[in-house]
Amino acid sequence: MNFPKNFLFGAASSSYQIEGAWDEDGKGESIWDHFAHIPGKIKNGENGDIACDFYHRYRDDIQLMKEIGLQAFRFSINWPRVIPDGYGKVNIKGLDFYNRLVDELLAAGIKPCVNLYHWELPQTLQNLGGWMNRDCAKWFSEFSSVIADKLGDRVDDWMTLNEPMMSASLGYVLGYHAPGLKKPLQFFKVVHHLLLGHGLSVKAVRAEAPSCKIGIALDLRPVYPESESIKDLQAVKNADALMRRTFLDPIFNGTYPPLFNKQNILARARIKEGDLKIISTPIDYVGINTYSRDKVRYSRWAIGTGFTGPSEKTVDKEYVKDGIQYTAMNWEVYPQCIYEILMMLKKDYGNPDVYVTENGAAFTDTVENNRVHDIKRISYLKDHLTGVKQALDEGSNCKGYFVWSFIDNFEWSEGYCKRFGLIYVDYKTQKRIIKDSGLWYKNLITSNKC
Ligand code: GCO
Repeated sequence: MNFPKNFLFGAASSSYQIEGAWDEDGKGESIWDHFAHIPGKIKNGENGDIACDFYHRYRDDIQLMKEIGLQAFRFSINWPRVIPDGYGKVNIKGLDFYNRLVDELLAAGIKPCVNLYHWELPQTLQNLGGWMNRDCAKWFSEFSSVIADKLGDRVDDWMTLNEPMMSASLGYVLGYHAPGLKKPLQFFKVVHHLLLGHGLSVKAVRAEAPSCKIGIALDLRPVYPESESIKDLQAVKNADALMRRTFLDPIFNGTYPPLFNKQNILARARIKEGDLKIISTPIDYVGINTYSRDKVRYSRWAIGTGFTGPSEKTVDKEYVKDGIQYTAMNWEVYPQCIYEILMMLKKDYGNPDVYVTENGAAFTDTVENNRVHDIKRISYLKDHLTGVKQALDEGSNCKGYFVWSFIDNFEWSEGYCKRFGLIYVDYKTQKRIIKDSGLWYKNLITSNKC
């Protein structure tokens, strides 16, 4: 089962989850530095102060990426590492790190794919309201200009935001993620300002790198009802609107889903004339971060939808229930999830170019004789790539696939106990071990089939 000749196989990461050096070389504090230092927020009191020490070890890690044959590496820019106060003065040492990183990747024959925002908002901007403050969109576009001006001559592939839904829901409603707020009435304003920032960033990057390809990475999952009851079926429609069309509709069509107009939620978002035109600035591709599916049932709360799918209810390790495998994140293994999202994009949004910007699984990894035999992860990746190939056979414009993640890393509120990497990290020694899944991925890339 061959993939198209120029199909891109890569792996992904994000700055806070791998870099460490949280306060080094002039870097400013991010909301994640701030949040993870608050006792009780992160499992086992862990944080990203050191993480995988990628800031110092990036050259060796790039050699490991080369060893497993990665064709592309998706990484994010730590905003306060480059602009410590969020706007204004640039920290040359911080900018230079990303400059060296890009050059090192290119020298290794690996395409650098820059993600401008993977939740690393400068704390100084959070102190001014963060994404509840409309000015954040402007500050983000100014940050985007600085990065594109420096890297745009060598970086062709860009994305603006990672998972604005997660930023807004986990960060401003549920409080599991930085900045740890519980302000549900602010949700839509935060979503709108993030999307406005996306649109302004697309313009800013294109101004510095006119021939680049730029998109956005959205967390999109199929949504299923807990039961066939009328109320649960309506809950699916609401979840679909909330989780997917709240982002896809404004970006592709310049409108928000009708559901929110009805419930005058939009009124609270303070949408201004021209905003949706900016948000729907044409993009070159959409990134999908797809791991599983959601299951929902009717709820009298929120917009009438209660999520019972990939839950925030954490588990210690993977398990099987009713014959279904669940990962260590308590996510159902549902290999058709990518296929179904690719087909939805083909049917509902004009079959745009798509990259699977994240897909992978956390399973318990053990080291035996300096090897990690992660056969569950290999099965997971193989089965999900089979779904990608099926979608390609049915006309999807999927152009590439990025494993989450190239290396074990800081899994947000879960800390380091959840491992997604193709490469194992012993956090006590920072020793790396290429897992069997990394060797499997190398063979897949070499043979271009699975
Ligand atoms: C996300 C982020 C990643 C996660 C990964 C595993 O989707 O939350 O993009 O940073 O680490 O998805 O949960």
